[in-house]
Amino acid sequence: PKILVFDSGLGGLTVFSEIIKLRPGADYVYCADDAGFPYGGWKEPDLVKRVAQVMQELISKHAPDMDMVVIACNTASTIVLPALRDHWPHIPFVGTVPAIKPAAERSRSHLISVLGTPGTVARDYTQNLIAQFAAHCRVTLVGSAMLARLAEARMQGQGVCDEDIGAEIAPCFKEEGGARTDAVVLACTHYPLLIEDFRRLAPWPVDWIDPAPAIARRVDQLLRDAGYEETFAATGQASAVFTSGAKPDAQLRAALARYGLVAT
Ligand code: DGN
Repeated sequence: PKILVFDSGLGGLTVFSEIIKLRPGADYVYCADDAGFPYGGWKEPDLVKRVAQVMQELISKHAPDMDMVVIACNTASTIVLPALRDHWPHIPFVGTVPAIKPAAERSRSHLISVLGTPGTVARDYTQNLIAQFAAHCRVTLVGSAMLARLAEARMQGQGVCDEDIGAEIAPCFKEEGGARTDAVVLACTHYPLLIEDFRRLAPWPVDWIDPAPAIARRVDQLLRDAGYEETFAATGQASAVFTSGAKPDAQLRAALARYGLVAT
């Protein structure tokens, strides 16, 4: 099968790396809409148009025979999936949305936080997930305009300082009446790239909830439903494309290669 994994930048690699573990034999195109990055501040209707337009180009140019598209971006998934599914009804689209349900299930203190882009935490979609699955919790929404950039900088080999990361995650940690936040939803696919920093800089340990393994299982199941059995031999091809047309430098090519991706 041929699978397109899409994000505004490099964050979707955290989802891609889980998918390729389950499906090493598939063909992949990883697309970073780096010309549109970051998505966090886009107005909703503009973002819907942007993603549909990039998808149109990708599908016609790289993958007219695409079997599945994974939108490995919360900021996009929480708003664009209906438009994409309407437009390409024959392609299964798998999205990435805030893992509020597992956070609410695992939390003992019932104080949970959702750390995403300013766009994701402001969406009705996110509010609906909270109303549906976390009505018994106190939910703190933390929208960061900086963290996705910091994760990109880290992937591109630039120094990122602890103070900057610490300041962005600090609002996730609440104490109320002797209880403390004990689960934080990583509601942006860039954030697991910084997970070791988050653990080290957190004022106390929490459950950091990354939906990527669950998304990979969903992709695997949908492929199985479509008649693609598991293929454990790593026979597939995996390439990365950037919408800006930029040619990745040696540092970024090396980072992509660690994920099994060849930059084109
Ligand atoms: N990685 C994207 C997400 O999951 O929301 C967004 C990153 C960005 O464009 N700021």
